[in-house]
Amino acid sequence: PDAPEHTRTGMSPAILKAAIVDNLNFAVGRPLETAVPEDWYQAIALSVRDRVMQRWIRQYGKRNAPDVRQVAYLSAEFLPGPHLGNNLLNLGITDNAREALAGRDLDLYIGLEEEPGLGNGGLGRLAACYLDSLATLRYPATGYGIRYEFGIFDQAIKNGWQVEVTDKWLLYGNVWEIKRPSFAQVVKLGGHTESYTDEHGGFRVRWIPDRVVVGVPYDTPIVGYRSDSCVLLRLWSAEAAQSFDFADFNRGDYYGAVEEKVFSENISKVLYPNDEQLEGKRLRLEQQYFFAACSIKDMIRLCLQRGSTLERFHEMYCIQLNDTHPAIAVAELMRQLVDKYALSWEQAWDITRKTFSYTNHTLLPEALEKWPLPLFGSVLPRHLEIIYEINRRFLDEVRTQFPGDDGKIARLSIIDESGEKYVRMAHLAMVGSHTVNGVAELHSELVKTQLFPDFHDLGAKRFQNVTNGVTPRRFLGLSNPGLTRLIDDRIGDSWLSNLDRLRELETFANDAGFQQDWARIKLENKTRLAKIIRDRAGVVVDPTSLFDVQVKRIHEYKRQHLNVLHIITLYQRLKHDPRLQITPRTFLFGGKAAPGYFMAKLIIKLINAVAETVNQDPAVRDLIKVVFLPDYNVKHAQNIYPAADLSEQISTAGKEASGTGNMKLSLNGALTIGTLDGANVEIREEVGAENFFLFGLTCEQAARLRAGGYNPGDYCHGDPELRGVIELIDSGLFSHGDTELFRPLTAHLLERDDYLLLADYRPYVNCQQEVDHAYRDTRHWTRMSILNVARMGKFSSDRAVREYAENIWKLKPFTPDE
Ligand code: 26M
Repeated sequence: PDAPEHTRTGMSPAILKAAIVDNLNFAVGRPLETAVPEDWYQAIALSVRDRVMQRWIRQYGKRNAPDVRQVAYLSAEFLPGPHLGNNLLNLGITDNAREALAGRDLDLYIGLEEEPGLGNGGLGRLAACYLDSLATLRYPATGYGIRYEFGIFDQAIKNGWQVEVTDKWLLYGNVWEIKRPSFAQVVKLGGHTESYTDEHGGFRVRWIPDRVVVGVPYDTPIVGYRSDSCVLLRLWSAEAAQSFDFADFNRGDYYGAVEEKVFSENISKVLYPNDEQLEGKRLRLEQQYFFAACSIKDMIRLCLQRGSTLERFHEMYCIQLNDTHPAIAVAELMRQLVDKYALSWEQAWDITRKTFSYTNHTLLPEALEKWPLPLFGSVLPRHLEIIYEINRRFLDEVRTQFPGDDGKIARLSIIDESGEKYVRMAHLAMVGSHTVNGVAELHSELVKTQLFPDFHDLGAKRFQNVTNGVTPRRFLGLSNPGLTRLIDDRIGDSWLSNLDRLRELETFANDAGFQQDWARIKLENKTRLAKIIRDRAGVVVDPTSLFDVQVKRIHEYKRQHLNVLHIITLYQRLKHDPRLQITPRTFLFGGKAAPGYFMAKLIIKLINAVAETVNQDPAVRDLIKVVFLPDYNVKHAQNIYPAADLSEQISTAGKEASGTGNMKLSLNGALTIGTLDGANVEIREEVGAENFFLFGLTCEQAARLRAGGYNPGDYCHGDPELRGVIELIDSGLFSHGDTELFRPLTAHLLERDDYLLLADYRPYVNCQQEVDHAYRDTRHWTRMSILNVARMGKFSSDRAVREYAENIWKLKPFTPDE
């Protein structure tokens, strides 16, 4: 006979109900009769957390077996999105929870969760997808990062402009995390170094800091989909060192002691909101070192606790650097091994190089991290010495391979000495790791040929590609239940953990009944989004119109303003020809601009200005609607992807490393209009050129155009329609007669146009015309949509994580429980 279910672990509706009521009373402190929805959310979440914990506890022995190698995924950002819905899905208890609530609205409670916005965009979201896949595939893994008190700002739109509002995700507490003060680490900052002779007569160095902070870990278990496995997200929070301020305190300097606490806590206070744009701030460097050092020390602790010696550190751990943000970990591991544990430099270096690998996410020169030497030395004096020594030995090797090539030495050096001196973090990451990878085929080629050609010439380092992937659990299973059910009905439900099986849908692509079901679900998703648009943006849109979607951070290289040029083109045509027939379209934009990025903010203003003019102009006859959805984040994205017909992936070729929104949209049946950039190339390869709207310069053509002296003005003068569009913006039509408001934008396009909008304008507009025609043939469009989904298997993060595990980390998954 079955053992009775336990209130904290049982999965049946009856036990879940008992657990929720139990938590409502004893953890939330609310009698059932007076509970408000927020209380219910807390009670449900706590009940689900117990079941998550059960997974975690059960796996403990396996994780800590002495022969198990783990990956530590070091990332300054994680963007997991709300946990409740995903945990229910991955535990397989969504339906039971619904039943347990007997008529209460589970989706309402799920929607109340504040998401941890601990990232800017693609890079942080990728880290979260990888944790989901690591757990699902049963790899032993820990994600290490920073528990920012304030995540990415909330975006409000006032008068068409972006306004930043502080993100207070912790205001009502966070049920998913567990604070672990007993694993706190002390981190030094500033000060100076001293050499001394140890008891064996050895030359040693110690670092005398002028400040210390304490890193306290907060753990969030991430459960795998239908797996008995779990990984840990361990985020470090900065606190003041208790003992450190006693001296001040005893002298009666109460204020000084408190001030110390304030300075310490600053370190994990706020996420820097600029992606793809470096800002050389001391606090940012301190953040990076803070979490890298805490994480390295934590791994050393666990390595020793599991009975290993540090000589075998690389057999116990491999460390993936998610871009250069945690690259200082290379120098920190060296410091620990050499200064603290007295290993020889050679042995420490061997271990270090076998431990680290590095993922590059950008080629944009303005995003490559470099720290002014004086700043670096004042925060991390010992690490600077270690980096000099790493660099000296590295460059000595280079000299033996390329004698007399001083240019090469200068280009490869970790220290940039071409002018003001800098520490180049990408070079530290390259030298300190065994493998570097880009995030899409094209990008990985460019990493070799454009970004690190000199490293590539050295030949010693392994260059690899791992094309990004996204988790189908959150971005289809959870966010698009209608489509998920339809797919389940046709091919069973195993595809969600084996995404290649979606290919079985190909046989239904021509099936009229299936096409109708497919189109109906898309329409339902669009109708739901239309309501959200009405509530959040105050615009009424027609769910049967073509939903044309561009959602991502606002950046010139992503070219949201090229999209706007197309909208104004249509507007101009409709004004000139009152009988023109075009496919009704709803243009949807979403995305945040870095607060200091003037041009990005002006693009948001332009989108809203065009929306205001176009949406109410009778000449448009409601054929086009423009909407800027404020506060694009993971939660809102989940409502948008399922409703998209067209996915805008229109970056200048060679600039978008991969893109992952492109994958999520196609996975939800949107067709892509895009350039040959990032993962678009591979998406097109997979779905078939005939199911993809391609336009624009290739990155080779773009390079040639630039080399030959690009003159954007020529394109404008040669194309009356384009000229009309620019003139319309400058006329003040979209700015209440203000002819100067958008001048910085139009002037930049005409005079510099770094991202080649004007060169790509005509091919883009013509390609959009093809989209317009294609959408009128509903059956054909639906067929293309089905084929897009059927052929997206490659872009599962399960595939990506398996590639990392097999080719870079050399990890074995756990065997499943009996
Ligand atoms: C750096 C220094 C100081 C403050 C912030 C940063 C910083 C933060 C995030 C820089 C870049 C950041 O993210 C970059 C990013 O998201 N890149 C995207 O990564 C995705 C995942 O690989 C790719 O799909 C995108 O193409 C790439 O733009």
